[in-house]
Amino acid sequence: MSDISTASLYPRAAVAAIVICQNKVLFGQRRLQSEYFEWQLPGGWIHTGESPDKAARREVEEETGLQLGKLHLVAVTNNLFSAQNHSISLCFEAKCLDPKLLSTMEPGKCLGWYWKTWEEVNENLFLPLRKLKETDYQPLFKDKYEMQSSF
Ligand code: 8DG
Ligand code: MG
Repeated sequence: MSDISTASLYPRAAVAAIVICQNKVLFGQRRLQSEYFEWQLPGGWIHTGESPDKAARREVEEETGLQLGKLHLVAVTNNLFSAQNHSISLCFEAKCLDPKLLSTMEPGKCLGWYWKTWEEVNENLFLPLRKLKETDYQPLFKDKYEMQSSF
């Protein structure tokens, strides 16, 4: 069975990373057509054979150049992009180890990465980020993490 028909039959597993630095979160401008964008978290598909935490570290490094500290699984979102395009995202919160490494690694896909408060980014959200915002999740850098979901 081809990838495309498999993807339409079953949801795909994805990761999103809530990257924290000094009480701010890293948001990217996901490129749409021409100068339009939606706000996104770094993330993407889990590769076959890869663990979710490794996928989150890989996606963050590939897209932003950043390395992460300990990962905390904080939320799961159910993302129905269309009848044929469905993903489940595991959302990990982690601190950024060295913000000086930040770089827009894939300018064709993301116009830029910006440190913002969680509340600041509320409009023009990529669906998985909108679903996460619908939960009670707050990146409050707590010692205890309470799992959130948006199904
Ligand atoms: P590919 O599409 O080129 O194979 O993967 P990628 O390089 O990681 O592309 P991407 O567009 O960054 O991510 C691929 C998909 O991952 C995206 O179309 C939908 C899915 N995805 C989620 N949740 C999230 C999320 O929170 N952030 C990002 N960037 N992608 C997510 O399901
Ligand atoms: Mg990606």
